[in-house]
Amino acid sequence: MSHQISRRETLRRGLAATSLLALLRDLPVPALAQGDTDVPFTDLPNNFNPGGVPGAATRQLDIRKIDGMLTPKDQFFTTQHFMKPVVDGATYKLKFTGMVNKPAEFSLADLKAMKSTEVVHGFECSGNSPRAIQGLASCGRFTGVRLSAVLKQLGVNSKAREVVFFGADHGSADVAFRQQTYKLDQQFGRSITVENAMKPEPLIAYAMNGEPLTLNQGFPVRLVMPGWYGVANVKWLAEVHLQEDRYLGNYQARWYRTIRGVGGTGKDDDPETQWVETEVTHMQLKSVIARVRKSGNEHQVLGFVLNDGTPIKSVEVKVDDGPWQKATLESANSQFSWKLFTYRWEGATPGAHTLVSRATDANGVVQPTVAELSRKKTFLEDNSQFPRKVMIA
Ligand SMILES: Nc1nc2c(c(=O)[nH]1)N[C@H]1C(S)=C(S)[C@@H](COP(=O)(O)O)O[C@H]1N2
Ligand SMILES: [Mo]
Repeated sequence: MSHQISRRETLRRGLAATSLLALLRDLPVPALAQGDTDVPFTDLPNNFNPGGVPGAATRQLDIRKIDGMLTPKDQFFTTQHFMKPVVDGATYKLKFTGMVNKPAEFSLADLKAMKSTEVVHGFECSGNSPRAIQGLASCGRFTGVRLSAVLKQLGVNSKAREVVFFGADHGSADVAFRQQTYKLDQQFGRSITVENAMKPEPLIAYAMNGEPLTLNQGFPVRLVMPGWYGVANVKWLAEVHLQEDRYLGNYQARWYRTIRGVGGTGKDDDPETQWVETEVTHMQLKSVIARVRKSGNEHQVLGFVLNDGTPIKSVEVKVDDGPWQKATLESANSQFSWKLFTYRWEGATPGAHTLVSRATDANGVVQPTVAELSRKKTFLEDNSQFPRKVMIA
C-alpha cells in the first residue's frame, strides 16, 4: 500500500463520524462543487438501473453515479446463475479436499484468525457491454487470506494440476453432450491451474470495503481473482478441490468461452480462417466514459479502465472528429483497482457531441474499436470502445 493511500485511509477513518464522509469517500475524484450538474447522455436511457433492491437477482451499477474508487455495497453490481444460497456464518466450513496432503476445514473464525491481506479489485462480468450500459462492473476493497498460504499450509500433492472452487449454489441447467441436452442439477464451479493458485493475488475473501460480504457478494466467503473477469470470483465458496485432471464443469468448459476468427476472410465456412476458442480468464483492456459533469463553464469527463493488472500507458478521449487527447489517471488507482480517469473538456459548444475513450497498456495493447472486434463471434469479452452522445445546453 502506498504512503499516499494510507494517508487517505487515515483521513477517511478520521472523518468517519462526520457526514462529510459521503462526499469524500476515498476521494480520488474531484469532489462535487455547489452548482455542478451532470450532463445527461442522450444515446441510452438514463434510468436503466433497476436500483438497489436488496436481494434482487441481479443489479447493474449506474455508472453515472461513480464518485470514488470504491463502489458502495448497496450499489455494487451483482449477478449469478442460480438462486442465492443463504449460508449460516456460524456453522460455515470451507473444505479443502482432493490432492492435498492434509485435507482440512476452516470456519469463518479460523480464516479471520489467519494473516489477512487486502486488495482493491475492480472487475466486470465478461458479459458486460454497451447493452448493459457497462453497469456489470464495480470496484471493492476485499480482505481475506491468501489462497497460496492455505495451500502451502496443507501441502499440495505434486501430481495436482487444477484447483476447483465450488459455490454453495446449485440449480437445474442445460448440459450439452453432442446432439443431446440434459437438464441436470449443477453446482456452480470454476477452476484455475495450481500455478495460478500459487500466485500471491488470489484471495479467500470474507470482507468488502471493511464489512462482511453481503448475500449478493457471496457471504460468508468468496474467491477474489484480481485482474480476472467476474466469473472466476466464486461466491458462497464451499469447497476447494485439488485434482490432476482438468475440470470440465458447465461454467468452466462451456459457458465461458470466446470464439474469434483469425486469418482468412472470417466467413463462417472459410477454410483459411482459424476459429480460435479460448476460456474467459483475465480481463481484456477496456475503458468506459461513465459521466460528464458541468462545473461553471467547464466540462469534466470521468471514466474507468479495467484490465488484467498490466500498467496503463495512457487513456485518451476524443470529442466528435477531433484528435485523441490525453486523459489524467487518478493517483488513487492501484494495480488491480479499476483505473479512474478524468478529462477536462474545454470549449464545449452547445449542441450534440460524441465522446469516446480508449486505453493503451504498457505492452502496447490498444482497446479495439467495434469494427476491430468484429471477428469475435460470441458476445462475451466485449471490450470495444464505447462512444457516448451528450447534449450541451
Ligand atoms: N457461486 C457462484 N459464484 C459466482 C457466480 C455464480 O453464479 N455462482 N457468478 C459469477 C459471475 S458470472 C460474476 S460476473 C460474478 C459477479 O460477482 P458480484 O455479484 O459480486 O458482482 O460472480 C461470479 N461468481
Ligand atoms: Mo459474469
